[in-house]
Amino acid sequence: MGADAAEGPPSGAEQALQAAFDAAVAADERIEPRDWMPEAYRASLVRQIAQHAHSEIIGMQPEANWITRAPSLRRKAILMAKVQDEAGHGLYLYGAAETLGAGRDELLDKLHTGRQKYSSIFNYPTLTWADVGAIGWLVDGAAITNQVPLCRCSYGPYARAMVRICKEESFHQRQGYELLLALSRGTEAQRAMAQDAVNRWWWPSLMMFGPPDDESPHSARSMAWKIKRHSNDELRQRFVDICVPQAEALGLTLPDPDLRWNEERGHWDFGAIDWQEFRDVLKGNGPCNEQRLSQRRRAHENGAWVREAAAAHAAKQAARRAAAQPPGQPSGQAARPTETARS
Ligand code: BYC
Repeated sequence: MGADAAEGPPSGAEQALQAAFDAAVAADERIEPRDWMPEAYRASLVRQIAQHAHSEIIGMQPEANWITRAPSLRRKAILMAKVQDEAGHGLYLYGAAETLGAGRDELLDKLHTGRQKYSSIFNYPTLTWADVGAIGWLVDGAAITNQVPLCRCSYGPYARAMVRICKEESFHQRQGYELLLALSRGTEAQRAMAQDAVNRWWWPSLMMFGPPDDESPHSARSMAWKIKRHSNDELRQRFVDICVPQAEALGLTLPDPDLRWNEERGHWDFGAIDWQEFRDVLKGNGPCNEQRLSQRRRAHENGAWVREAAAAHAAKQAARRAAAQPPGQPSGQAARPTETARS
């Protein structure tokens, strides 16, 4: 239990633990599950990792919407692999949260009852095939910009999960870019469809980075703990700077008349974000909030028999292992064959 969760002033031992934790963070060392950590650090990680895991699995829905209507076998195979990758990302992240004592059932229950958030971006509909490209290019692109620094997060299991996730996201981003490139070089109708998708996904993608820095309650502490390495606005700016030349190469425009290169800052200036829209989506009033959550609850209920079967199988395996144990062997310790036993 962390010093800040205890009642009264921290004891000498707790002060020493806190000092060791602070020194490890300052030295850029990783905090591991068995290390002592302040309760607020643990809780903040659970909050962020859970929201991240929920986003990955809810994020499967908008793109899965197009699997049956992909325009070719090649596109269908790519899209199926991508959607499956997102499920895998969810699993790594729920696994990382479990190392902090947060069970998967508990977290899923919080998602299903609206007590934990998932990314605002997945409350927008995928209206055309080009949306699959726009999600890959912009949404996965924003995700990579946000998540590459998380590979250096101070909490070991989260940082390690992010390494693999970022590699896969990088493939996702390129397939989206390639899909949009094919459309923008296609017929006039295909080019218009690509442009329309970019117009609809651009602003919500900028909102993925979270509220502006002066309205972000968690940023300062998360950055001091080296969970986050950059502020929301810094990463948003980095993303805009990356996207402008890419849009030009795609032959598409970004729907912002205020986009202008600022020589002095060495960055692209961009227009005002509609933060009211962001707040509305977070409150549950986005175009697809209800649909996403009800589909997620339905999938969970429909999967109950799979979880029961997996648990029954695991129990049967454990019982078999226990029955095969030689008498006197302490339970939980696998009976290993020795050299003599094998010969
Ligand atoms: N949507 O103080 P702040 C993906 C919440 S999945 C919803 O700045 P923080 C992908 C925030 O949680 C993309 N909520 O918070 C998957 C907090 O609420 P609570 C998901 C948002 O944590 C499939 C409140 O607003 N990526 O990549 O310092 C296919 C105040 O915000 C949003 C991650 O989760 C939002 N956009 O910074 C394709 C990455 N923004 O908890 C792609 C990991 C903020 O007080 N997470 N909120 O109720 C992070 O890096 C950080 O948590 C954030 C927010 C930058 C998102």
